[in-house]
Amino acid sequence: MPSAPGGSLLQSVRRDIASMKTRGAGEIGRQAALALAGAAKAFRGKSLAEFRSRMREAATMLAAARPTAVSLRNGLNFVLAGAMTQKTLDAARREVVLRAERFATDVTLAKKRIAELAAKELSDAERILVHCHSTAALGALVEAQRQGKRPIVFATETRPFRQGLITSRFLKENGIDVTLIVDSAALHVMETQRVTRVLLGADAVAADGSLYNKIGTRQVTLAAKSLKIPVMVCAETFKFSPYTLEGEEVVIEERDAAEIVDAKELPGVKVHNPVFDRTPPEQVTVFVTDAGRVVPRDVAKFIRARFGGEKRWI
Ligand code: RUB
Repeated sequence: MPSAPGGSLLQSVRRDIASMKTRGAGEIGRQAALALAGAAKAFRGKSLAEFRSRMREAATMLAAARPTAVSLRNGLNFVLAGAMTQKTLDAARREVVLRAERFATDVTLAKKRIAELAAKELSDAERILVHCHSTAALGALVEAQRQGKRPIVFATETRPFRQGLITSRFLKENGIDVTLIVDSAALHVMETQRVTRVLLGADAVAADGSLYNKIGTRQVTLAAKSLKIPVMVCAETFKFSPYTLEGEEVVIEERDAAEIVDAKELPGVKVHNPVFDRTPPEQVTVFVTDAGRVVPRDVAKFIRARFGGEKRWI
């Protein structure tokens, strides 16, 4: 909604999400929900119908910025319900703002709960491999460290965007023993460094129990399976996809080849940059959610219990 008041805020949040200035599934969901509240406050029209259609348009535009992360659509639908269910413009605006604030708070609370639950599962001095940068997974490590468990972490670099550097810096700042490795060293390091667990975040969890997360997750979890190392995924409830219950497939986002290499260095060479992948359920041991542990075969039941009957607008 570029011409509407609030349009520039929406555009700048969308740009930050699309360019990965704001990134990580939880954070982009939180920022998008708050942007919708900002647009609701700035709406100057007089009709509820126009408000609803502007809100929906804005939510659709924000959700398209990163298509794999279902946290975006789940958060935006939760906020949109405020616009769609209230009977007056004022009440609708108020409810949108309240819901956005509640979602933003829930994002933080869910991470805290997951940190407590996941940390409980970790033993003292566990040797843990992490991939990419998941604030939900890192919360568990910080909590374990706070409890004196002293985890020893190996962080993959995570090409091409190198989120592993953010992870390593964060862990170091929190006093946690961390070693950065290149992605292709994952299997070798798991074996030679006696890694006992792989710890991950999620962009989406599908009804069949499969996990969508940063590209390379599938390889890391396959390596873990070959060495019988358990894979624990920290995933807030809003990372579970109700759309997949109805058979919708999770879209794997592809990004600009320039993130991998400057085209001028390789004239005529095609470059392909899928940034997420699908890990099948048999490569995940458990999802630790804010509502407790969920094993892959119970994911459909979990999604039905959490989202069943809820209306969705985008
Ligand atoms: C980030 C990524 C993270 C999940 C979970 O990908 O794959 O593992 O988003 O993150 P990108 P969080 O860098 O492309 O956004 O636990 O912080 O929600």
